[in-house]
Amino acid sequence: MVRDTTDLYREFGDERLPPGQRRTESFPVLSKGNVPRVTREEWSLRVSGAVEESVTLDWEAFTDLDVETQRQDFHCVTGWSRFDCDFTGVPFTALADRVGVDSDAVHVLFHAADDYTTDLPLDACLRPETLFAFEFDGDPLSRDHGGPVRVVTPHRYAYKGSKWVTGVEFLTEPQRGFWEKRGYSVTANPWREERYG
Ligand SMILES: Nc1nc2c(c(=O)[nH]1)N[C@H]1C(S)=C(S)[C@@H](COP(=O)(O)O)O[C@H]1N2
Ligand SMILES: [Mo]
Repeated sequence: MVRDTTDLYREFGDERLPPGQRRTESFPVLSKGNVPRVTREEWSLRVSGAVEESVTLDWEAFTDLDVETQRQDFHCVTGWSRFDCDFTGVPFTALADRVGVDSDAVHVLFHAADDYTTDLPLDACLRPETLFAFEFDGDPLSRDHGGPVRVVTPHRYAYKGSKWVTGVEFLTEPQRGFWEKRGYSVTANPWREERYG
């Protein structure tokens, strides 16, 4: 079963395509540098910070959590949007439930194998569409697009979705990620054109 989330824009604006974006049928690749090579067997996810219990989940423990498939749109801050991407993965909320988030956590910093980081307020992470995706259109997520596991955030510009994700750090105070330090928005809502912060 595929859960269609492509109508989430109604909460933010009148048009499915956010202002200043153009639609593309292809799926461009945007990476800041090197493309890490990590297999599912080697991969693990470190969950730390303001949580009841820090854990490191290997592939098996990770995929033992809830898994679902969602149809999502993808909006890159550089101006392209791709509609109807089917991503299969673990919802952020399932991970949050597993570790027990402290009541004073307000922000999240994602860490990746290419030393990328990105930050997002906790409430944006806790939306049901924030997914740790490991399949795209029914196939294992390709390396270029962040395999084995990436984050997707259809309600935010796509730089909020860390490819090759290896860590989730819950924070009691905001901390800026790679692009956020370089002037991009912390909140990054495409329908409000929050491109720069
Ligand atoms: N680890 C990591 N995640 C990343 C990036 C990156 O360079 N490294 N680029 C971001 C940017 S700017 C975008 S638009 C999307 C691009 O995802 P794609 O290459 O699958 O289209 O990934 C985001 N996540
Ligand atoms: Mo981007």
